[in-house]
Amino acid sequence: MLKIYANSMSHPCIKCRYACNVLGIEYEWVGLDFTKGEHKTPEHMARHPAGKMPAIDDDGFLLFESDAICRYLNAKHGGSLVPDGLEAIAIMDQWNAFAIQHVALAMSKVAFNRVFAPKFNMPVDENSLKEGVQWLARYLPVVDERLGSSEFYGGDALSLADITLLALLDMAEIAEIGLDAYANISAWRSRLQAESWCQDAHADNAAPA
Ligand SMILES: N[C@@H](CCC(=O)N[C@@H](CS)C(=O)NCC(=O)O)C(=O)O
Repeated sequence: MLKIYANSMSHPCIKCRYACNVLGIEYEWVGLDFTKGEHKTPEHMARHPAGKMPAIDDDGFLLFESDAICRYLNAKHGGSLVPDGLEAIAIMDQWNAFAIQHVALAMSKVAFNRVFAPKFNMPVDENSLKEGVQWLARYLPVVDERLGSSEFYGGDALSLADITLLALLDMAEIAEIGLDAYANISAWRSRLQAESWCQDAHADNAAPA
């Protein structure tokens, strides 16, 4: 059976979980504890040379990087997380990259300083926090506008870009990132959060904190 080596506080890990649930794939979620360095053991370094999560073992086939994992699983199981057509794929890739390169980077600055640093007794970097907040104020309106003119973030149907964005916004509440001002993001998020594939991903203690 597919094994996902992951941590439920990590958005790329949750993204893989969303992908499996959407695609109807059975998997074993093998939780790795950051605080015990379980992602730096020789066993895990063999799965991921930089000792990061997620990584999968699909009956001996090893893969890391959440996008590569989701694309592999989608192709293997004939899913529709990647659309058909040159332009539709390009548009989906564009928004997926925007979420990863800009929104996720901003989110991680805020989440690290507001959630992880206090939780794990690490110093808070106020400059980094401020920058993350400023970046979110710059990028979330772009996402909101996109969702005002497109039913899904990546295009006409649920895609990899949507689960990327959904997973990285999972920490919004605990990181005190108000999304109420973004009506289109909030409506899209509520719609997806009502789906069983999303609820199941958080049902067994996989909530992001
Ligand atoms: N681009 C990678 C990101 C992987 C990543 O940075 N994972 C973090 C958790 S969100 C991690 O494992 N950090 C531990 C470390 O770097 O030691 C992906 O999408 O899979």
